Amino acid sequence: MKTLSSPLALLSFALVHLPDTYGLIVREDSGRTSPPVTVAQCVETQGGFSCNAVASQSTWEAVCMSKSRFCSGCTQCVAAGAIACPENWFSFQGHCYQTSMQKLSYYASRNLCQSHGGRLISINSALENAMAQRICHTAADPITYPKDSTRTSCWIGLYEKPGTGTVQTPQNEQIWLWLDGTTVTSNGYTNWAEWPGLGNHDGQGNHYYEPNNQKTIASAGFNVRHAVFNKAEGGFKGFWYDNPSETLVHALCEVDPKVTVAALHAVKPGWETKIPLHA
Ligand SMILES: [Ca+2]
Ligand SMILES: [Ca+2]
Repeated sequence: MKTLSSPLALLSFALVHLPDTYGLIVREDSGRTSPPVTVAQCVETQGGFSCNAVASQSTWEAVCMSKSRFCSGCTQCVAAGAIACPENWFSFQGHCYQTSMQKLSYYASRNLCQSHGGRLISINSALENAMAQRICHTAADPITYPKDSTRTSCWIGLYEKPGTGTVQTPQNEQIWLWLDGTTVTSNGYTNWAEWPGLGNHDGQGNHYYEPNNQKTIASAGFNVRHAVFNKAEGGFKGFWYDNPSETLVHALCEVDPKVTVAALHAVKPGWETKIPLHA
């Protein structure tokens, strides 16, 4: 009888057991499939996938983000705080992220992220904004294969506080909330486009900076209460723009594995009210 000390047996053991860690886990309290996978490993299969080999072809940063399901247990990824996320999800600072391949409205995007056990991304810092810019793409792995041609626009979990603000409310008096319960003010981080139309402070863009309720020199605008990230008109530079919720762009989802499904569905009084919230 073979023992696990023989190389062949070790390989067989690895091949049999690896698939267990490939897919999504099912949260017991919801029946939903959701990230993250839970096993931290550092795969170094002889002749097969190797975290070290992939890192030597790209960078450890890329490996820890895009191959976390195999490599989150590697020293370099542990040091970076990576957790194991499923295939096609990116690992960053203890959360998992994914851009949808299809374009959706704001509410369809929000529901999609909830079905993954997460929310539309809440951008809490400049670092997270920069990461979002790197993954708001139409390609599956823009971290390993970054290309300008696949940059795109994404819905983010930023919305105007219900019952506040009209088309007349000046930008600096509008109250914007993130779906994770933080606010632009509490995070101390904002990145609205200041000259929509032609980037920031360059060229002759719309003088009504964001969030502008779609006001232009030619239009009085209307109430707009949701935010899109990274528009072409701003050179895909990671700025934020208020946009009608019917706009079809990609959904940028964020999963925090520490948040229970119950907490995910809990909403502060006076915050997001539009139905369907739990669809
Ligand atoms: Ca976040
Ligand atoms: Ca706008």
